[in-house]
Amino acid sequence: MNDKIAIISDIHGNLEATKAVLNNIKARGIDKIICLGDIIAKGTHSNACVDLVKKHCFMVLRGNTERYFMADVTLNGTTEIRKQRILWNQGLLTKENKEYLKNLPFSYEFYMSGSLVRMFHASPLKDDIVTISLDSVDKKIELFKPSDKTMSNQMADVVLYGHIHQQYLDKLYNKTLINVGSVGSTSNVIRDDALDSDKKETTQAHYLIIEGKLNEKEYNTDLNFQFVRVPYDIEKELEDVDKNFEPDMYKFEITEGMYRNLDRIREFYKEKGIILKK
Ligand SMILES: [Mn+2]
Repeated sequence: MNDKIAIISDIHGNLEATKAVLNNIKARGIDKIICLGDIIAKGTHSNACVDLVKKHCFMVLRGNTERYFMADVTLNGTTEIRKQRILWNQGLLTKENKEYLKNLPFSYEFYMSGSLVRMFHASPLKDDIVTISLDSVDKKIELFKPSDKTMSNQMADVVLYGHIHQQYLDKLYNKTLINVGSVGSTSNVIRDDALDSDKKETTQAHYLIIEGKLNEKEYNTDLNFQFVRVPYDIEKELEDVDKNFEPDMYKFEITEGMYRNLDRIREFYKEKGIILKK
């Protein structure tokens, strides 16, 4: 019998999306779940999401939002809006959950069917480095290298990460690179009204299932990856959107499946020679 592990990431305070994903995982008979961070920020239901993650996941890693929003607001260089955003996010959480988020590990790894599978939020070095599907092979190979924050000092065979809110799989140097997507804030920045498939693709919750022999170092067993897309009740999630720190932007993000800061995204892609349409 193979082992199945569900990998969830980037929940961002979206409770309905989290509940839908957890139900979907349970319905498949999977009881092992790992979360790659960014449980909080954006939505109003961060605390309930942290409670669910604590209850259902056997491993939870720290994302950039856990670091940003658990930061001390008296830090030098913190702008007023940033300070208010930090305080709003902290205000949603119980003292116990804030302590929990401050102490999450950075990276995790195991062998599955002979492959060393490593997980982190964004990169083995830092929780907010952005590596996308269109990046160079040189940039992607960096994600397989160990760092002082990884559990072992070996190159990984499989890397699972989150942060960019967009699922993809790539193969390079006999290795597998997978972004597991986002539960609560799915997006796709390459969009064009004339070419887009159904908008629901980016307004549903995404996660990944990895299946194989857990803790098996021999290569001769099968290893599988499955991308999952789950519908959830967006209207219910938005019932208390007025309480949000940035209600319009939040609503835009989860109803359109697009990142709020479109100008920043356009600049990012322009540097790679890709011009995104307005
Ligand atoms: Mn995120």
